[in-house]
Amino acid sequence: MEKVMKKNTFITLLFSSALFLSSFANAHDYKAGDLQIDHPWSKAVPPNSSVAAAFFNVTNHGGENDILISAESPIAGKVELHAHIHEDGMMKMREVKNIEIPANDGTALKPGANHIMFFNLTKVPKLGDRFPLTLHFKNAGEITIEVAVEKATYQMEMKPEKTKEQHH
Ligand SMILES: [Cu+2]
Repeated sequence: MEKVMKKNTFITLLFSSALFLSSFANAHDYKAGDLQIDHPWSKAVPPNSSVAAAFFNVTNHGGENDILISAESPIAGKVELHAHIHEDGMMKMREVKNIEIPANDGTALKPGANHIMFFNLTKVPKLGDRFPLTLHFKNAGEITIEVAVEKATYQMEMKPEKTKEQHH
């Protein structure tokens, strides 16, 4: 019995290091002042899509809170900072004025949480593409990062006010 458990642990370790290696291969990160931005990515959208979203991790190595104020990209007519909120028992996404980056901590922009939203796409980014995204932070200033277009398994809600399908 003990032997079997040890073998399972070993397989789990192998599996997690393989995951680590594959995410390491994809990793790209950027620095702006005290901020570190890790692995900006966007979910590949259909070629006729007018919207897309971007996600990344921000680490604040400094002792002062920072704020993401705005973003822009040549691929979109309009770029908004978005949050997902619970309202009337439903998940909705909504534009927010800014996204806080707490001191000696950080925040993750990810599906279902804060994210960058692109509207009126002038160029629809394809799987494997990278496109520029310029971020404006209150303290760290301006930085342009490259967003990698990847496959994702989650379902993005395409319209800001669209809510979950009603089941009758
Ligand atoms: Cu959004």
